[in-house]
Amino acid sequence: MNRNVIWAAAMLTIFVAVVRADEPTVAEVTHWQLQAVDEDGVGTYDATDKVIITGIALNNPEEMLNPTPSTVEMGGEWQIYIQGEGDDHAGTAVWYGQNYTKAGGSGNYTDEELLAEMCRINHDPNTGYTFIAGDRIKVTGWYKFYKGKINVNEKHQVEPMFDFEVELLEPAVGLPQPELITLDMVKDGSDQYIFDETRLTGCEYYQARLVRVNDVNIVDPNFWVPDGTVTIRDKTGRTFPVKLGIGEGFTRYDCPTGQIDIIAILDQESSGYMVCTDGYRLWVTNYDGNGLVLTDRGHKRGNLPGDINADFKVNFIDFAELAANWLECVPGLCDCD
Ligand SMILES: [Ca+2]
Ligand SMILES: [Ca+2]
Ligand SMILES: [Ca+2]
Repeated sequence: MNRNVIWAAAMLTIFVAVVRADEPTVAEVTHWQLQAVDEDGVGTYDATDKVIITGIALNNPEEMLNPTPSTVEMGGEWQIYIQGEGDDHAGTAVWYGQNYTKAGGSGNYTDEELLAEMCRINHDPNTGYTFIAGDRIKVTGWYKFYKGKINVNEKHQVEPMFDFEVELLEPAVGLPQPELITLDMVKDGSDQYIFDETRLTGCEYYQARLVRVNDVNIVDPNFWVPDGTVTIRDKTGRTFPVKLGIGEGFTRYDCPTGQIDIIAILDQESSGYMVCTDGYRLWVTNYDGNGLVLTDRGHKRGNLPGDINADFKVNFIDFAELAANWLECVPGLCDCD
């Protein structure tokens, strides 16, 4: 190699480095690619700075995490799970929060900044459509590994270059059919979590996806409260934690009793940061009070305006609830420009 070639190669290297510093690399990946883990359950994907993922939104964010602005802990938060389709047997959480300095990030959002960004990510930028569980969407963003999963998020950075985008591909596709599992597929004979780094069996296979567990009972109904955790047990004695969301149903209705079924997102938040082979749980974000299946079927009966508590009659109980919530407004959904 003569000197000119070496010089030209050196300049090209510098040029590429400058371009890379300005323009993050991005690629469309499957959830399966993005959620790859090593033998300790730690995420290994690092091929690009940002990723593009597509799939079906499994939840409404405000039923999972509280969007209300606050200086306490992480403040207002937002999270959706997206399930891959077809052969893409995995899923990914997309998370956004207010007080990143509480997690070593670059700054905190003011309440106004938080609300503006939540309004942005709750709506399709092309049509203004409000996203809802069951939509087919596309997310472009940075990512960060946390306790067993790679999450798409802002890497705890408030600078606008770390924003993620949510776009609508197809509205109202409907939730995926939950995969029917039994607890012996995710817990061993000693009631320990089954962790398989190949992700072809055990908890990892179902992570961030909608599953159904039939014929279980809730052994600790006293823990039934919004954002609480209850435990289900099957006939073999295997158990699994169920994280309750903050949907209004956990206040409105009593904990279902007897043998029930449950439809939930199988989530992981491991006990450690470096070994992430535990901490699996089922996450149900709302309950419609049907008594047989712990889920929110999302199709209300009655067709009666003003029947706030869905008991098929309008009376003072509805009025009292209306009065109690007078002028309440959902952050990130109301008063968006
Ligand atoms: Ca995992
Ligand atoms: Ca941002
Ligand atoms: Ca009523």
